[in-house]
Amino acid sequence: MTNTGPAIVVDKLCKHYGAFKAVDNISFTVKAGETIEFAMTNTATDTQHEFEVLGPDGKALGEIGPTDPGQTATVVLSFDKAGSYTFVCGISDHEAMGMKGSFTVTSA
Ligand SMILES: [Cu+2]
Repeated sequence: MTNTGPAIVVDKLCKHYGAFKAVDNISFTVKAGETIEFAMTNTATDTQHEFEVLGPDGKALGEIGPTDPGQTATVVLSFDKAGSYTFVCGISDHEAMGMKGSFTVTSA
């Protein structure tokens, strides 16, 4: 897939992951039809993190899988449908600790 939209760096978000804080101050929007590359650097020192994106229907769209401390990983995802998407870290109890957030895909 070719990236047609902005590249989104999840770095900042992952620092919050590392600090075990909510990520509700991270926001971005995507237009329907765009393909976005997400890059996550795990700035934690002692735990893996991941970045899983769920569509408006709650189904998994794709993910950056478990990533070791200090490592960077990417995923390229296409967004066909407008709506509210969510993302979570599925490692252990991280989601319950606030490692989740949402973003909007607007109509093209
Ligand atoms: Cu995590």
